[in-house]
Amino acid sequence: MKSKQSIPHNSAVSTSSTTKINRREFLRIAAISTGAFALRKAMPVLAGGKGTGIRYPLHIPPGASPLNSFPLRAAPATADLGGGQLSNVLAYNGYFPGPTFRANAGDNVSVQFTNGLSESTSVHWHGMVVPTTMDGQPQDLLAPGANYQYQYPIIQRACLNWYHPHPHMETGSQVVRGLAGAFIVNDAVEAALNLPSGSYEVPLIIRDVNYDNAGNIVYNPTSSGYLAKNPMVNGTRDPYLNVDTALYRFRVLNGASARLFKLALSNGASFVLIGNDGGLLESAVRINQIEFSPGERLDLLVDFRGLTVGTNVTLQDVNTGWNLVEFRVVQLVSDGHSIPTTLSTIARLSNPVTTRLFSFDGMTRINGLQYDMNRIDFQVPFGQTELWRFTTNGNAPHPVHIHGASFQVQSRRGGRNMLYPWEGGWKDTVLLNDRETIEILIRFDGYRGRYLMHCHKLEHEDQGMMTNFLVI
Ligand SMILES: [Cu+2]
Repeated sequence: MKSKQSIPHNSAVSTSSTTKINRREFLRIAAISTGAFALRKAMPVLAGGKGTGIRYPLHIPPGASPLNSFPLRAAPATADLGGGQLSNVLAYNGYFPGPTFRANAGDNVSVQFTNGLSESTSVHWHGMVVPTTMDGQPQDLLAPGANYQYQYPIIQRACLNWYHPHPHMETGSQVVRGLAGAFIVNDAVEAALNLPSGSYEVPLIIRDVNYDNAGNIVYNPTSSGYLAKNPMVNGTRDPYLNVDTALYRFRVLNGASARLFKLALSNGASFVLIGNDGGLLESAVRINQIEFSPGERLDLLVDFRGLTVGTNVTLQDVNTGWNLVEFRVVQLVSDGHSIPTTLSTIARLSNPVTTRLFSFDGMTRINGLQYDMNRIDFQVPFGQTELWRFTTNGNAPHPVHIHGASFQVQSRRGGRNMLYPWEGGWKDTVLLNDRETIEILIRFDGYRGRYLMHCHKLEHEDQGMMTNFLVI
């Protein structure tokens, strides 16, 4: 909950995201100030931005195997976002979000991509360690009508990754209009845990969205970012999901352009956090609230066993009061899953050879420089552990994302001044907030070549808060 000092005088929008306040909270506090104290205890119950109370079935993107030249096409499409009204979107294979890819560690990904858009695009495999030419970088765009075969072996552990375009200055526009999909990697370590699967393993791509009067998605960012008025999960406005009295595994992606979400369950139950960007943590952690930034992922178990049929539990965003998904307990089943405590082994990076400093400046620069795709800003020896230190002089949040390797977060000083359980293990995106200094350890032992580091607030990225480096 934001403090009262941060409330602007005349509107729900102020000059920076750290002092932004949503309309409902503004109205709530305005009501308190006029003496309507009864409202103070009211919990947010509106379905979403419009508050109609009507909910629609959560869309589950179809699964697909990204092997054997799987055909993937980005093109304009129409999508039913809920209630039967069609909206103009950009979609992969007509789906918004795109198909959920699933493959095993060791598989050879082979995707035959076609650009059916009227603008250039690429496919970036966020979180996958792939050769430069397969990374979908801004230098490697495909013109309208062009094809490209993305091919690479999966050389990493089980995790939830995702795919989206990466054209310089157009990433926000293409992602917000619909181009994003989940990519789940499985392996034997994960399989041995016997985690919930099938209809009990559900991807949740959480984001925000603005609509025009016709109900079409509008990308209308400000320089500080696209902070939209309505929540959306898996391309569904105000969704519900019918659930059994069972243990569920939710594979959660913050697919927003700029918004942080702070997740909680309406019944006060805890999540069991088992993984993040780079796969399983070492041990499960019970936790009631989790705040994560664009590009970050969470692997969460939620236990609906013991609840009565007819109960509703909502996944909420504490920051806005939005009810993101309503889980409706509709069927009594017997579920004998146990919740694992020990999950995986993570080898710790240590003894960094080199320390590098990166300042995320304003909304457009890293170490004072705006992105230039023809400039290489530094070189990193292959296979060498390094300490990278991130600072910022403001305009956060800056979710710092690195291509080409996962990393381990070591410390956060200033600002929130701590690390959170979801920042353990392997990460590829870490939230740098105002006044914070974050240190990570990283080692590039996948491929040599050109990779990127950038802010994953897509408007900062598009304005040039991005840097090229070379693994040599
Ligand atoms: Cu940023």
